[in-house]
Amino acid sequence: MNYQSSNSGTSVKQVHRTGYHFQPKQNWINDPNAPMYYKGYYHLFYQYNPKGAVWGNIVWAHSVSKDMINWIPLEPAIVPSKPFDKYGCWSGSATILPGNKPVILYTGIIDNKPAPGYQVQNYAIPANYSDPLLREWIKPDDNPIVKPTYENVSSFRDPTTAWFNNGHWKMIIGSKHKQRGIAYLYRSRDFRKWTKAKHTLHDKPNTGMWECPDFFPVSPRGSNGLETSVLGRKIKHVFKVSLDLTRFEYYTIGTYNPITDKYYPDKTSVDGWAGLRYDYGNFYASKTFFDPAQNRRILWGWANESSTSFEDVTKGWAGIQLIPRMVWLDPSGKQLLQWPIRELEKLRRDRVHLSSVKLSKGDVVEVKGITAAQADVEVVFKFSSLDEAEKFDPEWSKLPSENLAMEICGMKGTTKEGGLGPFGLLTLASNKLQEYTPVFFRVFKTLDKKYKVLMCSDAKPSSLNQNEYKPSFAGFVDVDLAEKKLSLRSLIDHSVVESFGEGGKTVITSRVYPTLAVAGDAHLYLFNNGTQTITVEKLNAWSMNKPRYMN
Ligand code: DQQ
Repeated sequence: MNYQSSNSGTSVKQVHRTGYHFQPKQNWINDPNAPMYYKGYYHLFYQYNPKGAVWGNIVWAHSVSKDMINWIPLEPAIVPSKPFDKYGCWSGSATILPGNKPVILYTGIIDNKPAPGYQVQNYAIPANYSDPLLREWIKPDDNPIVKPTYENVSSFRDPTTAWFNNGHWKMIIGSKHKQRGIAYLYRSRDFRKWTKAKHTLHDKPNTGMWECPDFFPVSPRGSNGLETSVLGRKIKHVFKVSLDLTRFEYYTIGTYNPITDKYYPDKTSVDGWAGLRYDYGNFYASKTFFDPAQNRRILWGWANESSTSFEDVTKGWAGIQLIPRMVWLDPSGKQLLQWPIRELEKLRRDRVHLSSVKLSKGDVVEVKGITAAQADVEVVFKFSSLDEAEKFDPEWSKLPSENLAMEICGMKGTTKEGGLGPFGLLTLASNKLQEYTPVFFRVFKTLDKKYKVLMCSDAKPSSLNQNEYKPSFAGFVDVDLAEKKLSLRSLIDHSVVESFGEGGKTVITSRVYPTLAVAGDAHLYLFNNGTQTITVEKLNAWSMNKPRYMN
């Protein structure tokens, strides 16, 4: 509370500010809200504190872009001003109504009691549809359009993009009852009068509050996205929630029945804390939208700081939006794939290329010729045999499965010698390796002779600063090793490393705050600390330009 409105930051040396990620000039940001495409512009709204670098005083800040890389800031679109949002304008989504008419649904806080606030749902419409920048938004006086029941007044928020079928608009709102996570379903014929369905779209015991639910169709084949209302016999649906209790998200792939309005996760998707994640690291409150200009579905996610609130106030800002990712269904049908939008590649310059580099145990090879603190790296590793893979300790299976990958990564890191791995990149590294953020693979063999590929993004050795949160983020990669290859792409940007394993099967984001490996003193290395020799089949790395416009 003390920091909520304290301004600072302007005189601080900004070594950890990102070069090409979405950031406003200063202050706190959190959830991306209502991303959409309208008349030639991409719009991003986001939760923003205009007065300081910690959460509080939340409004909907608004920026527009032609490419989702360069951003022009506009006036905040939705700010507390009416009885139905007096204490805050929290997260929500956009729906494009017939005739290309966008409408926003958002959560209004009407009282600061009971904590974290009394929550209702509101709508807002553009004041002028002929303005492609949608600068002004009207909050009509028939708000709120949805009120909570007395059990969930303070856990009833984050309305989704609505979808249309059987003569109705439908949307869900995140909630909980005791520790059951709930997505309440509402229907409307006219987008104003909403009726709660007798049953939920989906719910699950022991998952806690479901924040920022997202629900959308995916094509069974190919990487094209689908508009949110599209239905079809072979079409699958994705259901995602952000877990307030764990601060991770999980999603399932499943089937939506438009007649009963129920969602059923597939048997192959774990429905709970141990479920699939878009990102196994610092990534929260995400939201997708359908981009009609390029027929794709785009995912936006927020990464919080891992530094202390005091440090955030000192530097004057907190939070970034991660590079937008295209999402589509993996050919297996069991998970999604993600890849940074291709527009990002326009920022690449000075390509460095390596091929056939052998990495024996203990080797550390520098990738020279790029600005290693602000870079994009793609690498394919190859190995001639799987025989050296370490044993997967059966005892590990007793650990809670939602933490298993992180536990193993934390236990082994890069320093414990392995068989097949650890190998990968040392990003944001100082020249004597006093600091580095390793992104790497370790391959294990289970008792029944299956391989388990662990991918880690380990912040533990990232900084000499002892105050930071330095988690060993990790996830497993569901990959067939028949070709004896593993690929990795890392987007490195001063205090963030976003890594895509095996073409976007497993993605991990870390926030790190090196003290030595900053700006021109940051280096990038390849490494191997396993007995099996690894070959870097090919590596392409680029220095990254700053976008011309960043808010
Ligand atoms: N952030 C918003 C809420 C949402 C949470 C408030 C998730 O609407 O549930 O800033 O980060």
